[in-house]
Amino acid sequence: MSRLITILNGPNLNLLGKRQPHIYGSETLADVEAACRKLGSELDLEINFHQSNREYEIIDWIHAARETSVGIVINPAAFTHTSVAILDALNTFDGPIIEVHISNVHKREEFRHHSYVSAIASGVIAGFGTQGYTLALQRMAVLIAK
Ligand code: CA2
Repeated sequence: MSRLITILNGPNLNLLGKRQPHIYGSETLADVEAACRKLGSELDLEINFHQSNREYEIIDWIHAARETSVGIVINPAAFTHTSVAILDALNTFDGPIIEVHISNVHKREEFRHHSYVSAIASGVIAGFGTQGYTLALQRMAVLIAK
């Protein structure tokens, strides 16, 4: 049985650690990927890690995950608040989905308070910085064992 977890990151997260460290911290996305791979090996999880600034690419990776992965961890970034298309794609995935936000979106502008993804997510993590990704993986290990 596969233990592959797909981790997806939306637009502008390629700039993590390079801009706005007061909001998103100083770790880069490569650091986040390395932390996920390290914990993944401890939890016996395989990791597929992607970032894109293009909505269709994220949708294509969700479709691919239907065939390959037992869970999805997703930080849809700004698409969280806009994308019915990503919601529709996630709705076709059978396994657990964990939504991650580095910042506490509820402490920020009103338009960040609504997420299209939260209604179908197994869980939502926000405001734990980049640690949210490894917290999501820990939870994922529990969910896929059920
Ligand atoms: O807090 C999060 O993780 C967000 O998903 C990040 C998105 C934002 O639109 C969401 O409301 C909350 C923005 C990602 C932009 O990432 C940057 C990282 C460093 C520098 C500039 C942008």
